[in-house]
Amino acid sequence: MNQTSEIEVGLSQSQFERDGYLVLEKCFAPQRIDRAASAIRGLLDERPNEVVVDSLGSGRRSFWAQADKREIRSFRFHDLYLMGEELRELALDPDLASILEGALGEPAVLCNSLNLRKGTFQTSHIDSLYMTPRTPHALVSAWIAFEDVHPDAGPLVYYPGSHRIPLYRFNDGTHHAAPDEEADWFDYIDVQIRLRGIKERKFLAKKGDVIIWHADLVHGGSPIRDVGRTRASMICHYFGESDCRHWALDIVPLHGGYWMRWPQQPVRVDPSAFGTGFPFPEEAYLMRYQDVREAVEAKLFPSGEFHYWNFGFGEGRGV
Ligand SMILES: O=C(O)CCC(=O)C(=O)O
Ligand SMILES: [Fe+2]
Repeated sequence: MNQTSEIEVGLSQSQFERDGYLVLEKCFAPQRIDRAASAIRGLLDERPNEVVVDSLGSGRRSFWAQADKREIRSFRFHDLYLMGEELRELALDPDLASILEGALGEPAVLCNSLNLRKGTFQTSHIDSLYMTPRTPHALVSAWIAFEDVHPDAGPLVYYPGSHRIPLYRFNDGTHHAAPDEEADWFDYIDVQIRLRGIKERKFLAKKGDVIIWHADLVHGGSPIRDVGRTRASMICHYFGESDCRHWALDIVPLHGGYWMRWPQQPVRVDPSAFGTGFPFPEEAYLMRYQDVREAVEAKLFPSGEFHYWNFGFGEGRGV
């Protein structure tokens, strides 16, 4: 990316406020995307016991090493940014970080990433339903095209201006989706979009293009007309710095933004799966659960592994 001037950042800021999204054409050179894709292949080969994936078909979460039908199914790869510097560098590229800062009004904290090989067919939603910022609107997302998107590959769809629709309040008084009230949210947003005459738009990206969207912009994955087609992408979500400071999160500075250091999503591995080739991740388990660490240090349990076998898994914990 070229050096972004203050004028460009200012202009993109007002476009973002008006439309709720911003397309950054040729944000990354194809070679840069290739380097990131090769870093991902390296992680999958070298650390399959640590890479967390969701199968898009079954919804099942597992480590990459244990994923079923890896050749034919589609997966969502979680938070590879935690393992790969190349991916952090991409997500917080200096120019991108300054545009994200303009959109948020404060430095951006990369807190989650997803890598996809194919379309998601995901129903339209707003990200703040699931990743609800403490300060309303203090969340922004960047979708990075890892290849040209074919119209039959289930392109990303979005609804310009939909971020201005007042946020729906769930029964608990928050804007965070309650699972049994999600259908009410869909009804609400459907009516609001129709009332405002908002038309969906598809993002037919070229490799290296980026779209950033507002916490409350309605978007999703359109139907995949040709299941053989890939639609490789990386999606990054960023909270504003002040919410992260409030929550006392561990954030690491990088190029004017930050990335959040955390032990990634827990996976509920059946204890019997551990053995040679898949050792129990003792240190990671103790890092994740401070109460278990304290109990092991107090010699109440011989190890974290013992705890997981006898209690942790049954209590709903993961590794
Ligand atoms: O890439 C897609 O189809 C949608 C992804 C998405 O909505 C998200 O990660 O927030
Ligand atoms: Fe989303």
